[in-house]
Amino acid sequence: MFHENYYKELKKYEELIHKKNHVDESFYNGIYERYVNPVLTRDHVPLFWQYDLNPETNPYFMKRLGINAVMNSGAIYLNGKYYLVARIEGDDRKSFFGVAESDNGIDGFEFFEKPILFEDTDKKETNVYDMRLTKHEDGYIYGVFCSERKDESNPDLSAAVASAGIVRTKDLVNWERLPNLVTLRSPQQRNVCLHPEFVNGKYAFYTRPMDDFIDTGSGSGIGFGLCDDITHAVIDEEKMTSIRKYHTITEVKNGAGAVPIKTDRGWIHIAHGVRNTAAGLRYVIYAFATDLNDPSKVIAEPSGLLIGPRGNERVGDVSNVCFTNGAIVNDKNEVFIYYASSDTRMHVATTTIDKLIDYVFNTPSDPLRSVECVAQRIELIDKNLEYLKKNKA
Ligand code: M1P
Repeated sequence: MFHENYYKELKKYEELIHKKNHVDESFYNGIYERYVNPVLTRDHVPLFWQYDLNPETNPYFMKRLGINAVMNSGAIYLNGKYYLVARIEGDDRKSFFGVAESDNGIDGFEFFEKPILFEDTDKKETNVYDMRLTKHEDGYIYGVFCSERKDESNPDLSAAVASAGIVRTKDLVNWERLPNLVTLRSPQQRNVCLHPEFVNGKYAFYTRPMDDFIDTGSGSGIGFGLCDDITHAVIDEEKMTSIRKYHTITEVKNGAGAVPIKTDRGWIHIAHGVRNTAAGLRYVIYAFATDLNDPSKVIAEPSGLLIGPRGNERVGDVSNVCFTNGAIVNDKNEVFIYYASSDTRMHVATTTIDKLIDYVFNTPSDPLRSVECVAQRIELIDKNLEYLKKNKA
């Protein structure tokens, strides 16, 4: 029985990791393609990470350490391969990181032999998740992630404190843990992302100042701060970049996503925005651009969402969520946006740098009021009717 079940499960796993992915032809928006299959799920996690494979100690071939979800992944393109550093959540609710590699970025992702084990520098740290991977001009690959602990000053058992943990590597195998980022003016941080270039000779971080673990409170959006020394990173002032706005997709909160993509028109950011609904929070992905010389200055902000949860993506552990913390630009200027749906599994959307630039700089921005939004749409309709009339004649 043990062997029968083992080989059955192994066959399912092998078939899954070799399954080809395809563009989902039922979806079109001209901006990016969606794919029919997720790129990573909990079923992509090797059996030997979950089962005791010895029939003597596990006669029923039971899962001993199950995996609940594989989601929010940092992404990087190295030596012609596509890597995701996935947030893997065990059945015990604790998250950790695992590196998965693919030859083409859309299928065939396979985890390295073992998950990443960082040096245990802080016994109070309880959970780690959502790593952004930055290939920095200083020569290192940095991983910036959320480091979470119990808020010991608050008797509520759920009260927690989030800050930004920092690691670095050159090969995705050996990781050096650095002290967490300190933001002098913000009590909590999540969704922190390191900019790939020095700004005024300093390391530059996108931050997300928060007064509380869940609520951003007075934090008005995505922040930007500089620090001298990444090995003891301290940020004093955080300038605001993309700010939250009433009755938009960012009303409740927003946060940096993928490391900004450098283009000749500006830095393109792919972030997340959160609004409230009667059914709970809804997370979507949006994009904006900042100035090449001042990456904190927003220069284009297309209206609305870029990627929202659709179909099966809408359901999961935390339903109605699309979340990104990684994108890849390959050597053909093709762009792979990796996003998780409903805190459960990972997907990819593909586009190109040219299309992203067109989208970010030519999509009208949100006029913020219904009457102006409908006027904006009527302007488009009128232009189209005129065009169609002329081209019919
Ligand atoms: O559950 C949705 C997301 O919630 C958090 O994002 P934010 O800090 O913007 O609320 C993150 O914990 C993220 O991991 C999660 O996907």
